[in-house]
Amino acid sequence: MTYLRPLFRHPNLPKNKNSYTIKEYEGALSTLCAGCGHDSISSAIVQACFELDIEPHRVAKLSGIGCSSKTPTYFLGNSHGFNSVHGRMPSVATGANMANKDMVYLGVSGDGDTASIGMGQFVHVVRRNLNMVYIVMNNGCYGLTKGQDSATADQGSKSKAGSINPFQAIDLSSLAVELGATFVAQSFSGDKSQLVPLLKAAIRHRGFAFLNVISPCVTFNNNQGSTKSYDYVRGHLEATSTLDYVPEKNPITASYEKGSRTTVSLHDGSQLQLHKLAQEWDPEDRFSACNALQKAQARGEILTGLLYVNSEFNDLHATLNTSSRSPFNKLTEKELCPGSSVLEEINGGFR
Ligand SMILES: Cc1ncc(C[n+]2csc(CCOP(=O)(O)OP(=O)(O)O)c2C)c(N)n1
Ligand code: SF4
Repeated sequence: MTYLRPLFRHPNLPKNKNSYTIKEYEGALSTLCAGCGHDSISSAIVQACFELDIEPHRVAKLSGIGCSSKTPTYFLGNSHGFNSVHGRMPSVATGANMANKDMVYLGVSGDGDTASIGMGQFVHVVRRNLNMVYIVMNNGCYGLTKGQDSATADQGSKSKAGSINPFQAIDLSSLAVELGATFVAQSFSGDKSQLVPLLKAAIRHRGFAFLNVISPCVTFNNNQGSTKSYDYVRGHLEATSTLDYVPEKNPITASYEKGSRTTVSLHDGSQLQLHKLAQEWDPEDRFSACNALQKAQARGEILTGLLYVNSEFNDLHATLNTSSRSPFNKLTEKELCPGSSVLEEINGGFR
């Protein structure tokens, strides 16, 4: 258990526009190991949803199986949740989103859940550009089943038992960019100041938003020689930018003295202000993102920040031209079943 939460709360806790305090966004007490990176990500999700004034009942949390996939129990306790089967979160998210497009879909997965058993589902949800946030809590191992190497464990990385991983790692962010994801970011569970604005922007992005968050497993993969340990990650982070999330209609007040700045507009009118640190990197250029990722990988660095964003695209509902007026689950029986004459007309079209 990472922390014990007091039941008493200050009566004057700050409230957001919906008059909720941060307490309304918390979940059950975590049962993960003390110091697990996943708990820090849960806390960043709570913070982001509170700051975005999201109504908890408008959120659906979806996950697969793993310590990471348990975390939806530990945040947004007043939201909808579905803990699905190992690696099958994307198809459940797709079904739910098709039925009701008016929700915020938060998918949580692990590197095992996504890059091994769930790889088939992952690649298709990316290429379909489903409107959801897909978070991988990436610790390079199967934490829940006692720390076996996962497909994101780096080649040459040493396990707690001392064996060296002989296989190439799958780089989920590069894969997501290549498959056409329209928002790709990387972060570290220990960097809340970067993670919260990235989560806010991912939630506001209308399309598939992928967040690969390095999240050390303190129990099975925090040893010397592991490239997903706290010490290694802290020593090898390289940021593409520092960033501010600027909500819709708020004046832009952030200003930086040095380095170049870029502003990325999101669909709802909110913006991400990026103070670029990495050279030759443009967050709206796919090739630039791939290049930056590959170069960082070759140097043994972990590139963090918003890697790629594209605001000009169709999400799955637009591509399939589904009902634009209201979600399917709000349509009446008459609208959903237009009658036998329409069916005859459709069948006639095939003759
Ligand atoms: C169909 C199926 N196969 C295997 C398992 C065993 N299993 C449970 S969790 C897991 C991997 C978890 O790793 P990851 O997704 O990286 O999550 P973490 O626990 O590291 O957060 C495996 C192999 C299972 N539950 N179901
Ligand atoms: S086993 Fe690892 S991933 Fe699972 S809760 Fe413990 S520290 Fe976290």
